[in-house]
Formats: sequence, structure tokens, C-alpha cells
Amino acid sequence: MKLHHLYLTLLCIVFVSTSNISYGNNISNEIAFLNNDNKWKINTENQISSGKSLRIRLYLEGAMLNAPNVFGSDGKRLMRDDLRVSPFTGINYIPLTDPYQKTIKFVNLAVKHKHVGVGSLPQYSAITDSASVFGVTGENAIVDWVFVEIRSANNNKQVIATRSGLLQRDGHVVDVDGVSDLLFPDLADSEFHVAVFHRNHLGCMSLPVSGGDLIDFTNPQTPVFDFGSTMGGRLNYTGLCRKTNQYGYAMLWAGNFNADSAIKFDPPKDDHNILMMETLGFVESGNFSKGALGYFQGDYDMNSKIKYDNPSDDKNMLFAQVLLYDLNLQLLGNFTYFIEQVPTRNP
Ligand SMILES: [Ca+2]
Ligand SMILES: [Ca+2]
Ligand SMILES: [Ca+2]
Repeated sequence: MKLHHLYLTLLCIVFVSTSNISYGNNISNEIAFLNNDNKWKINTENQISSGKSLRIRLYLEGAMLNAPNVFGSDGKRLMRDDLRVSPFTGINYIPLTDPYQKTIKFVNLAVKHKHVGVGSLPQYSAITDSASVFGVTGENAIVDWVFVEIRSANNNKQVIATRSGLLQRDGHVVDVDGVSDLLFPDLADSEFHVAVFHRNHLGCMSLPVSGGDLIDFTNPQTPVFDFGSTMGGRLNYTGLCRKTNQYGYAMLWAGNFNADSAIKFDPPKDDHNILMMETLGFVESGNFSKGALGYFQGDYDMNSKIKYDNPSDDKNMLFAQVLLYDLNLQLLGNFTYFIEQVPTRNP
């Protein structure tokens, strides 16, 4: 074979093999493609037309507990950011990568928070410039990671896109750069539900929105889904998607340590057990009242410490949450109907 024939043959092989690579799969044909190094890249030209950046705002009850008299530029109270700067050590305990794809201590967060589409890709799952993201103080300082699902407007059990984002002290949910609105590169629908979740709180879902306006879960007037009286018996969940605090803010319910869809104190599948396991695993034995510092599921008030024994312990906060729940009229410690007001998603 002559040399230029060999060259042409090689060229053909290269051409055929590259044309066989699936550029993007069906998830996101127009916006993501496999680069030569086999890493996903986003085509920024198409990103603008096919994706959506959403403005979402929410409060977590745990981070709002005992929040100081510090207010954002719009006059609303800021959550504490004790996981970013521990009041005990000054250390940041917030992970640099999406915790919803991992097991945190004893709880596999990926069981409930399953990514679809491009949501789990590395560029959407990692904080690359941690010094700048975690260096921000004030209203835009980072509180923790949250998980956001986009659900079909026609079928509120169907998840069509997901992202993990960062929560700022003023409640804004931002991208992994700590600043931008949360981008859903593969969201093409014009109407959808937005469901927000946190690893130790109960989630909440909006009614259908177009994404043009702020989706403000901190405002009790924002229309959200609840089961109403469809669960039968005397249970009426109307208005119980979120908890409203003394300042009139709506917040996600704290105490869901095992990251399922209910808040429970007594077995089985109770949240109390997670705090016990974390305590046994991480607190110096015989010194339960000292607690342990870090990024824990049983940290009800998100103060960077799990504490089992009195005083100001996470166990009693959980117990009080269950006892004082609006529908727990008999103040039962083993109340089992404290459930997340979000329909169970399709697998
Ligand atoms: Ca903000
Ligand atoms: Ca739970
Ligand atoms: Ca705590």
C-alpha cells in the first residue's frame, strides 16, 4: 500500500470512529457534548436558548433558629451561616462537592435526591473556587447546599430536571459559583413545578410557574402544593407545606435527619436514630453532652454541632418539633403523620 493510501485509510477510520461517538445522548442533545478527553462540555451558544436560570428563595428553619438581628438589603432577616464559619472553631464544614450524590455520615442522600439529565455532571456539582465562594460574608454568604427538582406541569410526580445549588443567608439559591441564579441547562418546558429540598429538612413544591419571576418560598403567600385533606381521616395538611415562624416567614421544616419524607421521633425509620448513631460514632464516649463538630445530618439547628444531651441539644429540638406539630393534637412522641407535602416522585 502506498503511503498516501495508508494515510487516507487512517483518516477514514478516524472519521468513522468519531462520527460514531454520541454527541450528547438524548438527555441534552443540543447543549452538552463529549469532548475529545471524554469529558462533558456545555455548548454555551445553545445554552441560552434551551436552558433556564431560575431565581429561587427559601428559608431553612434550622438555620433561622436564633438568627441574630441581622437583615438583608430588602429588610428580611438573614439565616445563620454556622456551617460556613463554625462559632466553635471558625472552620468551614460545607463540602466542596454536591452532598446529594453522597453518603453523609450514615445517610445516603442520593436515595431521595436522584439527579436526572445533566444535574449530576461534574461542572454542576463542584465548587471550583472555594476561597471566593466561602469568602463571601453578609447576606450572600453560603449557608449550605440545597437540592432542586423541576417537575412536569402536567404530572407533578415526574422530575424533568435537577440541580444542587448553594443557599445564601438571605435565602437565594445560587449556582456553584456562589453568585449566579441556578442554571437548568436542560430545561425546555415553559411551565413546571419547582420543588426545593434540604438534606435534613422537609421539601416543598411550588404550583406551576414559568420561571420568569422569583419563586419565593419564604413568602407564606407564594402558592405551594399540599395534600389538603386527601390523606383521609382528620388529617388536613392545608397550609402545612412549610412552617411559619414568629416573624411571619415561611421556612422548610427542620428535623428530617434521615433524609426521607417524614419527621419522626420514635422507631421505625425515625430521625432520632440518626442523631443517636452520629453521636455514638463521633462523640467522645461518656461525654455525650459535649457533642461533636462537623457536617452532620442530626444537626437540627445547623450550628455545626450535634448534641444529644441537655441543654440546647438537637434531640430535644426534634422532640419538640414532633410534639408541637399542628396535626399532633394529642402531643404524641410517636406521631407518624408529619409528612413532606410533595408527591412521591416517579423513579
Ligand atoms: Ca442574595
Ligand atoms: Ca425523616
Ligand atoms: Ca446543633
